[in-house]
Amino acid sequence: MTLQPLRFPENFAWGVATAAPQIEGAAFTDGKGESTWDHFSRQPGSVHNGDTLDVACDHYHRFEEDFALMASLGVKNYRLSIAWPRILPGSDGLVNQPGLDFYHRLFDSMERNGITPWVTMYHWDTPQWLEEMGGWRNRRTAEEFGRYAEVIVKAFGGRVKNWITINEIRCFTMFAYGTVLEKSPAIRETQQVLNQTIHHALIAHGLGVRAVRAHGGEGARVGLTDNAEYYVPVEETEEHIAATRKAFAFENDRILGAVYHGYYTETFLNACGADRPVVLDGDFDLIGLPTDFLGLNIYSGTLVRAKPGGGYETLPFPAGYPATTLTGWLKTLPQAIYWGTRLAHEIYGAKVVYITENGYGTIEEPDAKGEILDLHRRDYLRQYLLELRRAITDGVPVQGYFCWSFMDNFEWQDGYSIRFGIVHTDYKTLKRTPKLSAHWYSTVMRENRVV
Ligand code: PNW
Repeated sequence: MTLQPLRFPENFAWGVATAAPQIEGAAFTDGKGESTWDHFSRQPGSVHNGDTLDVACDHYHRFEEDFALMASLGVKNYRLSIAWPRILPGSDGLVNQPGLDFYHRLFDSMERNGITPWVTMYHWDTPQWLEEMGGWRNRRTAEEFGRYAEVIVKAFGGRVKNWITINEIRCFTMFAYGTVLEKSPAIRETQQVLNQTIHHALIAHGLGVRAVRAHGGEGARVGLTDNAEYYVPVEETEEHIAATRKAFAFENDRILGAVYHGYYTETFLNACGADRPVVLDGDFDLIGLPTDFLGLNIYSGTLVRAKPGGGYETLPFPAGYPATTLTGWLKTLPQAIYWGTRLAHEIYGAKVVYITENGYGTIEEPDAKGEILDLHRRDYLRQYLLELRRAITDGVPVQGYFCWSFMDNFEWQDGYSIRFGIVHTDYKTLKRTPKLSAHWYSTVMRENRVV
């Protein structure tokens, strides 16, 4: 008997991910405008410990060191985001050249280190002046985003070939103006307004796709990154899988359905009732523009079982169910990555899928010897990768995986308390130290298999 190593396909894109507002710092340097999170974090009681984004990991000044570290770990693909308020800081609409220059220096350094950029246009840092005009409640935000997308694709299209329009629509719509109310600007709105914010974000996505088609140059590709709702059958049998498909489509039609079908499904509109979004002529010509891949951020999910008569029910997690420390929402459910990618492919026809984020957040510090033995993170990542490999073996077209995150960073409402990095950030000295998981993941990337 030969034991097969747990290999991934040739040319599988292994990488790490971050986002501008979470790592860059330099919040007001070189003409950057205020973002909604710069503003929000200064309101007392909004962010854990009163943490702000002012310094973060100071990646703005330390990117050379960061890319050298990435290269030493064998990172070949890096997902980053561009800060909208660095490029178009104010309501005058003027382009801030020093902002563009910064990202040119960044891409130069990545090139020298043999790292391919995967660029997210928007990772939640709306310019504050737009937030004050209603943010995503106002259609104007989508239009301004369209202009921003054109500016950056024209500037960087020669060197950036992989574009992600928008990260996780749910987070800056439903979680920002909805029921969870943790994320900036944390203002409670009606269900109709919420549906409208999502619709505006979908239009912005379409404008991003159009910008890449118009100005991206040869070989440019574009897709959306969604944090879909992920469901897992309580047993992998026909009846529970059928129930899981129903749950997946019901919850994901509002975003993935809109993009992949090019309309809102009857089921979705009926569920909205009087709260359905206002759709203008031509909106779906943009929203439904074909994309080249689907990015999925997968951390957790919900278990589903079939109900007699063809319905389904979702199962609450009992107390004590494995989860990452202190972040209640992050229950460990490795099968979410199997069923998430598989159902996105089967139900919406996504032909190429990338895991644009998957990771483990907790509170941790170096031990007495200065090592960070994050065995929980290693085990979490390993279990998810085994399920991802199972999906690929079953024919799901997953072509890459990005670990969230390269380094500990500003974790939104949790400030700097929760660490998602495979590299530790000491926020006093800004020293970076690879954790055990970084060394483990380095071997995974190098050997193209689960080790
Ligand atoms: C992602 N959920 O957010 C974001 O893209 C990152 O910026 C963030 O740091 C990371 O995950 C860790 O939190 C998520 O409710 C927020 O399933 C919420 C969910 C998933 C991801």
